[in-house]
Amino acid sequence: MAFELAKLGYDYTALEPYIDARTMELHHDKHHAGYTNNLNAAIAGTDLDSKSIEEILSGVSGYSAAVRNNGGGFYNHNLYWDVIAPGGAKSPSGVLLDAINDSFGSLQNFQEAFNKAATTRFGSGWAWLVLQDKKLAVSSTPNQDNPLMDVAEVKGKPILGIDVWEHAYYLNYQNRRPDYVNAFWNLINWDEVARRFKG
Ligand code: MN3
Repeated sequence: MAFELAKLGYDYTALEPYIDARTMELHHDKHHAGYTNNLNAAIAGTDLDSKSIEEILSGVSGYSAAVRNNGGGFYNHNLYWDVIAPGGAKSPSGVLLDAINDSFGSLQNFQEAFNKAATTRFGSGWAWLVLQDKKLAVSSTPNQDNPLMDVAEVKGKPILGIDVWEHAYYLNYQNRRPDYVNAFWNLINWDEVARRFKG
């Protein structure tokens, strides 16, 4: 069963001025579509065809580089479009905020740790907020790896992630990755992050 590229739940312009429409269009319609198509090509006719993406990622060390790179790319972008959706809560609250305070000491400490992970990841990759049992951790991964993978240094369930590949920000921010990372805080849909935390 082939994986499907989900439609964006909002317009390309919805995240302006923080992420421009052209970046959104290319990122979803070209990059994410490419990972999806290449994942489907890599698993066609194999026993991975019947597994969920989470099952595939949890055993990814046993599969090809094409499955690792494109399976990660497929999953990671699905999460990304959801957690930066417009219209949700603009700050964490309730049990999620409690968990952030318990794990990092304060919201500000968490923000600093997340920004550091995102800005210091060398080359292409992602930074994450990861749920491990009841605790939260910040991590970063190279390429299209993520914390669901058995190869990840920090394993767990990703509930927030920022794409720091240049294709995510270069048209608007060029080499200024820290400006994109700072802008990202205006976009986070904390209702969606809380949903993932509870689910
Ligand atoms: Mn990307």
